[in-house]
Amino acid sequence: MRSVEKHARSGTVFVVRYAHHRFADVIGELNMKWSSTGLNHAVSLGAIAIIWLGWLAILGYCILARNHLACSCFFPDTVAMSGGKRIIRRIRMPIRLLHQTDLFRPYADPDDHWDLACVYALAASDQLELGGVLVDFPPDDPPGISPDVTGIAQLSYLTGLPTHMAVGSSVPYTHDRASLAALPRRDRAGAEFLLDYLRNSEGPAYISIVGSCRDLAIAGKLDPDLFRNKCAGIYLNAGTGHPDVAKQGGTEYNVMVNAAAYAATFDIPCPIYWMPCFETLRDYSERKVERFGTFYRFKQSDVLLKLSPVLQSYFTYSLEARTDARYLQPLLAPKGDASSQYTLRADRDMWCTAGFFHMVSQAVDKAGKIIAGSNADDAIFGFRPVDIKCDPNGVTTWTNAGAESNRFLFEVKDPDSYASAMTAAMATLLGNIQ
Ligand SMILES: [Ca+2]
Repeated sequence: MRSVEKHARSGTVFVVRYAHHRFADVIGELNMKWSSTGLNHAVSLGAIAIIWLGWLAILGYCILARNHLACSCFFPDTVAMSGGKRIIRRIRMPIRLLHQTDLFRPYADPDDHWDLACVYALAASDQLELGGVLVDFPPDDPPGISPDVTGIAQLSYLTGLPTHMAVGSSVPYTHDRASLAALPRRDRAGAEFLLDYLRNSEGPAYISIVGSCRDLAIAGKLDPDLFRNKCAGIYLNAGTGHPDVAKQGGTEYNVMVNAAAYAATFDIPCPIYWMPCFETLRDYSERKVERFGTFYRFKQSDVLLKLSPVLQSYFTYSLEARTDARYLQPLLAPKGDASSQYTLRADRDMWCTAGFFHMVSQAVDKAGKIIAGSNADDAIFGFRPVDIKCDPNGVTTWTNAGAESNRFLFEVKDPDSYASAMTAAMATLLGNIQ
């Protein structure tokens, strides 16, 4: 089978070589059986040829049409025999992710740098393929910030995974179709980036939203069918989750950035994993872990000191808000970076981490161990099926729904352990970037 392994990188060559081997095996077996029954040799050869051609047609279809499910049903031993990475990757149907973020330099809130590192850590450990990073157009406040191409470039370098990025629209989303059609090419680029990502994805394609919904809403309006057919789920980190609207406490930041876009997101016809940032919006000093909110807070020193020196450098470079365009040398010569008192002393508010684990069918237990299965009994978070209504101002109401719903609400199942467990799990995950 060495020749099969060697040529497995090419689908066509693989089919021919593998079929040839199977043909020889089958002929040998059947000739022995059928000659013992006295059947004419020519007839048996004709029958074998028909079987072989049928088999070849199915295998050819599976691979050339990239039909992973059929391939794994008809040819369960193909994976073991081929050894070809490309074939195996197709059959495993890798999860893909497009990560949308308000990642700026200098930062507006450095939690986005932590989220981005988590996403890269999943990619670095082959748990997903990163299909791109979409960065919001920077807001006016704080002034003077730009999409952080440096942070993306640093993590791409450290993980050896170069990644496409795009900048989102400078124009807020509105429901008005005419203004959507009038968007200049530059302001449609983020939405087109999302749509191209979906078109080019073969297996399950996810989108994580940890910033504004602006470009997602534009994309959903431009081609809803593409989301229906290709998007496995949107992890939507925005809003407040209290079931009583009067107790939601106001408009959360990611909603406030473009409320109409947030509302339009709930119309997109694909699964939505809604991760409200808070159950009730509170002032900084009063924030706490609550059942229907993703918020947790951790001490950066609890994680940073466990990370590889180069990843520590990535964080300190961002946390110290450096803007030196010569970003690579500080990354590779990290001496002194981790001792930054400011970086180590600071607490960090976080929201989105649980969704990244859920996306790759993992959860976290109360001790902070990453566990298999997104619905494990000892998971400290989960999702419940719900119906969600969102008014044009971004105010949501939700009710429980049956298993047929494709809207899911994040839920903390163990509020006492959630913050410490998520912190430990994140440190483990980030250990994948060395
Ligand atoms: Ca964010």
